[in-house]
Amino acid sequence: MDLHAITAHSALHAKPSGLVLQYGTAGFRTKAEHLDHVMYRMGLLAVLRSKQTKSTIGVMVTASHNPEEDNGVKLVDPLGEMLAPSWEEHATSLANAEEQDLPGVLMDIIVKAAVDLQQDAFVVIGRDTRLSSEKLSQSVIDGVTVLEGQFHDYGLVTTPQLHYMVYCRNTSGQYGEATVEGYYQKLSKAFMELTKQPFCSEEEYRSLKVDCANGIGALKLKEMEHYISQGLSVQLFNDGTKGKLNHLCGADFVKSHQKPPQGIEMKSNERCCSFDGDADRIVYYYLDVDGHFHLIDGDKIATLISRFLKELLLEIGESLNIGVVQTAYANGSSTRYLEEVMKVPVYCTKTGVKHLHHKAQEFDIGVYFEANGHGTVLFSKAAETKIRQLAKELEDEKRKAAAKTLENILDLFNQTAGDAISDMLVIEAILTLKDLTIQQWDALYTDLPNRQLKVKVADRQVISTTDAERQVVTPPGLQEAISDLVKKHKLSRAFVRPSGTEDIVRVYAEADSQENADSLARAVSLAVFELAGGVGEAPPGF
Ligand code: 16G
Ligand code: MG
Repeated sequence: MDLHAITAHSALHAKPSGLVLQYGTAGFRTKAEHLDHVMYRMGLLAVLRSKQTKSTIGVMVTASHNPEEDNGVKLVDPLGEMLAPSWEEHATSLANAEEQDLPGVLMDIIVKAAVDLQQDAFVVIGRDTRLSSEKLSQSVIDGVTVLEGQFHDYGLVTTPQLHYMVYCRNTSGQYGEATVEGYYQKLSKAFMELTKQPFCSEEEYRSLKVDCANGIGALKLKEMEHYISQGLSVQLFNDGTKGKLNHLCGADFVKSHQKPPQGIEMKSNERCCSFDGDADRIVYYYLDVDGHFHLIDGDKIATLISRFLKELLLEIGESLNIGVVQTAYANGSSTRYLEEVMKVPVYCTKTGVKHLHHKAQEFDIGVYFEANGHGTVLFSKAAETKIRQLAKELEDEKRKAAAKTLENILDLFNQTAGDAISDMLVIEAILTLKDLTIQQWDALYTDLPNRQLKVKVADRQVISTTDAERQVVTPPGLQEAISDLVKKHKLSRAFVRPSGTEDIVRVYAEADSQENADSLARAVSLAVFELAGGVGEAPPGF
């Protein structure tokens, strides 16, 4: 390791002194102009992680659904998963080391993590369509090369595509070929096999409008279009040719404003969906004949998928266990439907894909989705082996067909992390196979009205929570206040948590009517403001 070269290059990516950033829920994220040093250093860190795990590591440059001016970076672990928590700490200390302390902090990580410097290192890099991303990914490469790591730059890819590449490379191609073509081929093969069956629904159902948030999803869906065109015709909107990334469009906008994105032409009852800026989230929606907007969020996506998987398992007659993982943001109606009508066990974890992913790994088939549309389905190795074997060996025609369908679903899910393209194809296949319209899907259950608000406080870390963020522990008195407010309404629930990505506290409330949900959310916001050190103007009264 050439410490002199590391310091010399670091000076070209100098850290603004005093700047402190945290490896948040899913990596570093802030204004793009503050990130050059972080990128260089994450290049260094990726090499160390690669040496330690003797595997390929991924580095993705993106700020997902956040404004165009922002950027961010996250590391991808060997099996395509989020970076391990102990390394998040290393990432934070490396990113925040002042210039002169950099070699020391680097050595410290090498010792603490027992990194063998003699090992080879290989890093794959991807980036989204932000203007700042190209230069920032060059800084990552600078960090990788100065530590003598090898690398492959995939250039413009979706976040889930980069996760896929990492997983492919670390399983010697068993999961798929580590190229974008390999990704398209793997997914489209499974999709075409699922939808070619003769009982599939008519042509008119098979078109879908996609709002691509003016992001990378548009480029990748365009590339993929011809692979799937016989099964699905996609019409792209907000494809990045005019509009601004994530501005008044995309999955996050649609979910949080509960209204259609700008730039899409919607006719009543047409199936539409939105991706976020790096294409790892998806939500569906439609306008009914009266022009009312209906959102189909991650909870309803999880419900559709679990229902379908459960039916297949019944048909095959195998006792593979299935579990659904949600967060506190899951609509109460979805949890009730899953538990009481579908009789599927439901678990709640903290916000952030890594927590859901981890829990979902406990099942043969683990379905996880955040309400915001981020999720996938994981199949355990044992379940995968069993399903493939049944698809091959079963003699009963019906059972065999069900096993084959399940095998294709398994291949169609990107099992490394949520993936808007992969989820979209699974959903489209299920709707086709079950001959379901978007209205019928929506009618599975009715969402409870809900509201999300933000409160600014001096230090959001004064709020700590337990029970998967559903209960406040500190500051004292806040949980009691929330519980009292919740009691004033029917079917109500509320919780607050410090955001993992912004300097604010998030408030969630649901109740039997929109008016009640709104008033509960406002009252809880006020309690946060008063008891947790609110700054600026108090939330509006009543
Ligand atoms: C990140 C998470 C997302 C989570 C969100 C919560 C990943 C890949 N992304 O975007 O899952 O819902 O943070 O943000 O884990 P918040 O803490 O600001 O509410
Ligand atoms: Mg995203």
